[in-house]
Amino acid sequence: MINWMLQIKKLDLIAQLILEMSKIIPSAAKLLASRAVTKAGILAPVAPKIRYSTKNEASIEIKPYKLHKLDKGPPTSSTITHKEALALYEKLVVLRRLETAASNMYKAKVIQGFCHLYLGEEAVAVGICSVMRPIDTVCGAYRCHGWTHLMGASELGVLAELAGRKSGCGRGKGGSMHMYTPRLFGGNGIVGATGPLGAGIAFAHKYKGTGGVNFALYGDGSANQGQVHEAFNMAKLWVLPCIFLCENNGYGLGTAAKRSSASTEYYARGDYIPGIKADGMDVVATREVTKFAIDWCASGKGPIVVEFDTYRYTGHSMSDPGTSYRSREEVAEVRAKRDPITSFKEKLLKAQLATAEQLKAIDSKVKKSIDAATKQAKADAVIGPEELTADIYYSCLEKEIRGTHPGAPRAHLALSKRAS
Ligand SMILES: Cc1ncc(C[n+]2csc(CCOP(=O)(O)OP(=O)(O)O)c2C)c(N)n1
Ligand SMILES: [Mg+2]
Repeated sequence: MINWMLQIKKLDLIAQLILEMSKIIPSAAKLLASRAVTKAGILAPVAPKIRYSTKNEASIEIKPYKLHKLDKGPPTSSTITHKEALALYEKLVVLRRLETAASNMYKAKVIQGFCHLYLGEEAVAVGICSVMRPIDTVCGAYRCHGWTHLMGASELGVLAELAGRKSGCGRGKGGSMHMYTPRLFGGNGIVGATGPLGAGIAFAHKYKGTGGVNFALYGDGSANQGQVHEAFNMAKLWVLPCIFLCENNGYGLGTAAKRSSASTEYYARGDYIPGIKADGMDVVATREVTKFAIDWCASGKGPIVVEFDTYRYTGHSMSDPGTSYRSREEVAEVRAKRDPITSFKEKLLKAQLATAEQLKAIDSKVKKSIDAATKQAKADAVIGPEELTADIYYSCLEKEIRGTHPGAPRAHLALSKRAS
């Protein structure tokens, strides 16, 4: 009993001591106490705090890669800072919303003609663009809306371009598949042609000594073309800094990869060119593989083939429901288990790199921004007929352009800024 009373006395003394300390150095006392000290000097338990703060950086695991002619691949874990994590998340959400807006504008007949969406494949473009250097370039395939935004065009620039309006990044004259920015060489509708075009841009990097590398994008459905393999050969012979990037989304039009390709090991199809296959639904993986591939090419080792295993949620284009050659269950399963946004979100929360509140705030910021761009694109005007013959050539050798009416040529105008 006496012993017990002595213990209480001791506790009282400690409480008294903490109370006194808190008057002088409140934070130190709080740290010591982990329990609040009431005025009466009694230690009161504190309810556990809700975590709003996050870790400044954390390591995230990546699924193993498949390697071809490489002794060592990219690291299988990546350290990401809180700031980088939020930036990656935001870009993924922007691309998702941008394409959803495009889909809605197409259904409302504001966008006409071809329209191929990138929904589901966002982690490929976002991961790559997050680590590209300002000297690197991209020769894109035709699912290029998100790429165009990441490579410099505004959200309005992309949506207005799709709608054929004057605020479009090509003044509305290109539309889907034909978008460009200074380091993005399209949007290309001729599938597989990005092999030789891309190798050509890589040749320019080498010839001019820019130190840059070029990404040549193609799909699983384009990988069997002769021109892709001719480009592989030239790139290897000439040791070109070319990253041949196969976006394997499982289908080319309505044909599954395994039905179109005798070998679906696209990362090994460069034969004498080293290759890597990685999970293209994981933005951390696409980012790490890209760093590795840039280092490879920029250090003079020649080309590399990278295959990202990804998936497209929508049909081939807006006119394809995408349900006759694959089941709804298959799409639903990928959405549930592999979605690039929800899977990244889960990783961020688990690693305490972001809080649910922070991610929610990004979601609503992006929604507002894309809604505003959509509204603006819809209200935007189209260019006047005089612009039809503007900016056709970088440097036009003749003053006039042959028109659709015989004997009525149109003047060639140079409206866009020229690089010096
Ligand atoms: C040279 C050429 N041949 C055929 C076509 C028609 N075509 C358009 S898309 C496509 C399939 C491309 O599939 P893939 O490369 O896997 O790209 P994805 O649609 O999956 O992004 C084909 C054959 C074309 N545009 N260009
Ligand atoms: Mg494909």
